[in-house]
Amino acid sequence: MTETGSTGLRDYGTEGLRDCGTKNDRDQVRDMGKTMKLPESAMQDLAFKALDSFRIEIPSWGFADTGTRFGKFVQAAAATTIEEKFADAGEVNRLTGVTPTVALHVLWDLPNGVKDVAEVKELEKRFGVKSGAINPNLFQDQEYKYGSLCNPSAEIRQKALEHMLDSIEIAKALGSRDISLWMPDGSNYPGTQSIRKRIGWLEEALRVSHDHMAHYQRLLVEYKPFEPAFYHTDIADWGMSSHFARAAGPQARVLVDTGHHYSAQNIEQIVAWLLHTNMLGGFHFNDRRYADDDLTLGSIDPYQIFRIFHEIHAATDDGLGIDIAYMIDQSHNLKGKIEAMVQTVVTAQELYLKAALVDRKQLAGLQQSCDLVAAEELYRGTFWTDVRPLTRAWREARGLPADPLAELRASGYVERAAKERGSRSSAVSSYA
Ligand code: RM4
Ligand code: MN
Ligand code: MN
Repeated sequence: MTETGSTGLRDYGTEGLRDCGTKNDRDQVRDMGKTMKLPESAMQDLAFKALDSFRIEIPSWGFADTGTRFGKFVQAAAATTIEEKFADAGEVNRLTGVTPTVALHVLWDLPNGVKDVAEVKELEKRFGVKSGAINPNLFQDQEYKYGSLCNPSAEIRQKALEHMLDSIEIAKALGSRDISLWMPDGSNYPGTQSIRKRIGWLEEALRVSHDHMAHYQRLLVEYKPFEPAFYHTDIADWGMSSHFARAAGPQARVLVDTGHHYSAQNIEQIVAWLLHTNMLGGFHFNDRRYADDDLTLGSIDPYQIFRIFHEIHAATDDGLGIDIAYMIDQSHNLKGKIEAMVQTVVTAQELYLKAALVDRKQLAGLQQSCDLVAAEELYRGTFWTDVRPLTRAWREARGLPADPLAELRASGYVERAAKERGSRSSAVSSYA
């Protein structure tokens, strides 16, 4: 029995469910390990609905040559111009049908600022993908050695702020909604910077930036616990991001990069908190083994991504207003770039779908009755469901290649790109 009536406490949808009791009556609700028992057609409807609602943004920098701090292995097919990046993004969208937008990094993609917008708009038309999140670049200029928006020098802070405002203008001109901010700011040695002064400087800069946004735009504030700064980073975790987003204004939210956490951190709990407090704005998806490895989504721990998606589906079922930008933040050093991007998108769809299939009604009953093993088996069992026949059927139904990776190989796109671009690519030394 829930307590709602007598105490006025909210029951969070537990009314009518059996509570954890001291009596051993759990077997009555136990349905151990039974995952969704819907008839096949209802299951397909549910799956198609989930897949229809899922879109994921790909990053322009995922197609360019990148490397580690030790070196770079150049790929003949890597994109070296904004045109080639759009071409590759268009190809990924043709193959998967779910990547209609491409995230842009201002310095790498629009080095002349707003002046480059006209060209980008042309490319959007030509390749059938639109500009997505606009990423200011506050980490490459020599002046940012001691920080950008948190630099002790008012002059350098001002320069960084102007770059923020330029980025917002670029986004407006492109019709992009999200400004996706990641800063390298921090310090390497204890006592060398005032942590609190820097908080104040950043609050102010984000407030001013927020004021310059159009009503439909959003500021997404990304956090990262370390790197390139190793003693403190100015936005180290989701709590700090939430604070800065709130201080900035009502259109700011938190961006969760799955690689930006310490080992063993419970990311789905962070996601649940951000959903509960209406502060979740988007994701940068990738996987990690050690730190910000930017490995392929789900390659190390697919269960982690499933658990994140489950929190989101659960919040959606509960009627929470959710508006999340799903983005990929990966740039592959060893794998073929387009191939890895397609693999990532397909993996994201599979994990999103798996989580959509969790029988949350049954799970709520098992949670309420504290039937731990049955609840876990239901959850875990759904994770182990092979959804690939469903994603394949969905692609066929939507007129998309049933197997996007196979289609990519058959198309010869990468070989053609390698032939055309090969001679140029080795000369390029940044993400641009
Ligand atoms: C950072 C962060 C940003 C990305 C840069 C390249 O670690 O993840 O989102 O834009 O890397
Ligand atoms: Mn990121
Ligand atoms: Mn990162």
